[in-house]
Amino acid sequence: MKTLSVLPLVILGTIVGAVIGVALVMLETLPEQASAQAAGIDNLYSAFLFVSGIIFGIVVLVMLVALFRFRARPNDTRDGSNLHGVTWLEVVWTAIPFVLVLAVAFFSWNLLNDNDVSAAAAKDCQSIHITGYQCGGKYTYLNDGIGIKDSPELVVPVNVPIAFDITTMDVMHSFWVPAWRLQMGATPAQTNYTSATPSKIGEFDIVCAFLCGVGHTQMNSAVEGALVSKVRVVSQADFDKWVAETKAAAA
Ligand SMILES: [Cu+2]
Repeated sequence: MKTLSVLPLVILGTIVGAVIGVALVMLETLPEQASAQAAGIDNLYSAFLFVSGIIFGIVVLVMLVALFRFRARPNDTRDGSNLHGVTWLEVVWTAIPFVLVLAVAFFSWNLLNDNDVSAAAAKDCQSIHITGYQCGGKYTYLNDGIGIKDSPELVVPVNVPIAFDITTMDVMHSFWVPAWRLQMGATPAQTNYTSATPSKIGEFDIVCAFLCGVGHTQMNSAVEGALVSKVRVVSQADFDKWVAETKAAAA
């Protein structure tokens, strides 16, 4: 019976996969980083991408070599060898994904836990309630003395932790600001929480990330005819000015 020496293939696959992994990371496909949490998310993502490249290299190389080596030659109509399992191999290929999934869960949980600024900065953070609906979002500022209710526009001060609580008036939506690396679902009859610290002044896209019905495509500030506007990150002075103007206009 033909066999395959796996170890050299695994080593070669690791090298090829590492090259693929580095290339994928260097493609820099991620949007600009505009929150204090973005770099951590991107680093973790890049690490996962690199490891995925290595796994891809090993799996594909072993598969291709096995396909070639164990292929049926012309006119060879014999049955394949009758295998009844290889216990050590099955233990290994169960254990490796198990460890990988645990590692992904551990590092992700750790980072997301660190990124939760709402608990750490409960005193100095800006609390905003988001209500999603078909097709848009309304923002109510919960901090004392602001008193802006159901603003169609999200304006936030730079370098201040923002704690969002998110609900929906109808179906499921999702509040997603790619530049902040933040996404949270809006679930009927439930309040969800998320937070971020915007680190860059400017305008950033808001996207609904759940297919929420007709009009979903317009719940994306990047498209023409969008029904949601971009989030505006401004200086504290400009924020105070916007609050005063918005309140004056409402009165
Ligand atoms: Cu939506």
